[in-house]
Amino acid sequence: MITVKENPAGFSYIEVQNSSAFAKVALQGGHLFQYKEKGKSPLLWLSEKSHFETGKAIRGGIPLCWPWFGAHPEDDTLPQHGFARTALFEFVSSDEPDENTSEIILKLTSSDKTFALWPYQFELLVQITVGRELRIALTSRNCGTEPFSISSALHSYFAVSDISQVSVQGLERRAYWDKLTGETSIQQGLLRVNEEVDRVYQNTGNTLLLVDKERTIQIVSKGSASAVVWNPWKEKTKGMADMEEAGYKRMLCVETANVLDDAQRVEPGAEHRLELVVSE
Ligand code: TA6
Repeated sequence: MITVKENPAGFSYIEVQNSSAFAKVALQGGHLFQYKEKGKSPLLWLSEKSHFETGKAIRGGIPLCWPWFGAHPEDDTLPQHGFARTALFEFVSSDEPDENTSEIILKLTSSDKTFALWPYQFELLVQITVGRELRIALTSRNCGTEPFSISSALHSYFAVSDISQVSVQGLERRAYWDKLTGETSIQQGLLRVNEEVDRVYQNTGNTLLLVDKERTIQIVSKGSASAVVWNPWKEKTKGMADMEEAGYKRMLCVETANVLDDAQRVEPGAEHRLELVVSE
């Protein structure tokens, strides 16, 4: 079953329910903010203090960072992580090919409003498939006459039982830029988190494993050769109005990205597809 609902503040979202899973996707940002396979605990973390207000990004789920990741390269007055995650997407279509699978497609099209922020004609398609696994494909189409370059990320907040018991497999021996120190290092062994972590890994493979005490989450990507790992830890969390104080203990962002050297140039008439499949 696929239904469009509104919260009391008028915030619209799509609710997806089938024999295998449940999900919620906000029209603002094309933002999947809940996913839960039947009989299992939620795969994605969602802050208890998250906003569900127009123009404010939801804290959790899988925000779409597009068409730039982080601060705008030339103008830091522009929104962090681009404008897609607070833009209103059009609900284009839905399909339920079988009782275990639901598909929805959302679209953001360039407009005078986006042109003022980023002077290119585009279509941004989000295809979400909810079933025994979660699939998201982000397709960036260049509808103009000039090439454009995008840096982007599926900024996934994964739910973990206890951050101190977590490791990430698949980043060993990869170079990463550490946003906290500005230095580039090589990942030695499995990534573990016992302090604030904010790293961009380059030349990543297509499969990462998030190993939690109670489960292992497979994170499989296509069209991506970079990944971002982030946990704000205790002090930074205190300064975040939309994050509960102990929230950092129960989440880890492992983001499927096209950032830094992996930014993508899209020629006129061409498109780039960034894909993620998550399962446990
Ligand atoms: O993905 C890591 C990061 O770039 C961090 O530096 C932190 O800013 C995080 O994204 C969350 O950003 P937000 O704008 O959602 O608060």
